[in-house]
Amino acid sequence: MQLASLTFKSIRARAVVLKLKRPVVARIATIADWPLILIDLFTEEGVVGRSYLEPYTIKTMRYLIPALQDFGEMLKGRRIAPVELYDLARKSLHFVGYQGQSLIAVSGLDMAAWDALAKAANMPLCVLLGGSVGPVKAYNSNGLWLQPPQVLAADALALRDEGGFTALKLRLGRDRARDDLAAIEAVRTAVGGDMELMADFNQGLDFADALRRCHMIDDLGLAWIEEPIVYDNLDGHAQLAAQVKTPIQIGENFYGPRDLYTALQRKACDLVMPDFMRIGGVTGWLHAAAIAAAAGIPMSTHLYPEVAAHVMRVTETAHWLEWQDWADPILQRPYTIRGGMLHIPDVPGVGLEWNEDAVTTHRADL
Ligand code: SMN
Ligand code: MG
Repeated sequence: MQLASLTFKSIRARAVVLKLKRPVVARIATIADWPLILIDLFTEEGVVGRSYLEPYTIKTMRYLIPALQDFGEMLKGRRIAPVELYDLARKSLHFVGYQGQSLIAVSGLDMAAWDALAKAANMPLCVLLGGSVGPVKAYNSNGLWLQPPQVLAADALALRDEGGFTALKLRLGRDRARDDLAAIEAVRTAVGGDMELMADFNQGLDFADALRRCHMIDDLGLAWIEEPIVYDNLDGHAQLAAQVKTPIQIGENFYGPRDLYTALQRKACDLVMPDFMRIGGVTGWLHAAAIAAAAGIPMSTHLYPEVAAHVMRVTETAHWLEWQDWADPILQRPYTIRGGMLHIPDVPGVGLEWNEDAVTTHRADL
């Protein structure tokens, strides 16, 4: 199929909740039930664009789904030109403020619009964006939460073997700093010196504690230290980035490309890792990637590995893709990882199709 133009018809947004194989146990939250909003963007021509959102809490879906449906009504009859739809949707929110939940809804819409366009062009999204289908370097982020060292050691081996990974992320921020040290030590001993290890504090520390604890782990050869303090304390991150040798990584809480710009201007980090539901979907990512490229800052992805793989193929400073298989149960064809690389399926669009039986099983009553 190859269509000259596509016309927006409607949006369907469905809530599902999946049980995580390895529950999230972070300093700031424990999550066993993982919410997803499955978005289908229907066009008059019959092409369906698909995306999903992962809003962390089940209740949030009560606000996001109506916001998506409002966009559906607003955009009826428009041409599917993702950059224009992104702009229209975002500007319609200027008076209420376009960050937060608003931008999350825009991002879901945007990713579905790009999928529709690539399907209509009969190309994988990365090809439509000017790149090619190929492998993308990934780290495994499925586990290594705040668990005891012996559990982490076994899990690290299992996580490595989920796809021949050469990099794993572990979470830090236990009450006692020395328990974090023991966790890193257990993982390092299990997987050996060649494995890259990323460490994420999930915003769990205050500045003074972060200063002490970042110095404490500064000689362990970690690939990065992520979000040691609350995400919007840019001055605090800047002080840490100036003082420790290990690169400071932030970005999963950037709302839109300008947040990335501001963080770089303030020298708040050495590395960036925007999240697709907050940066503004594919469109927001492309804008942000240009800023990171101009500044020469390596850029990694946060969640949404299926979309992430495509855009990393056209991201000038592409660094690491964060691999999580959390949406796999509702996908017809989960992506595959081999040799630590994610392999993009050579199909039109992003490659997201729902397993409708699984969707029925996991539908959530909000
Ligand atoms: C994270 C992701 C998803 C849920 C909780 C925490 C984490 C990450 O910040 O970077 O993977
Ligand atoms: Mg993180």
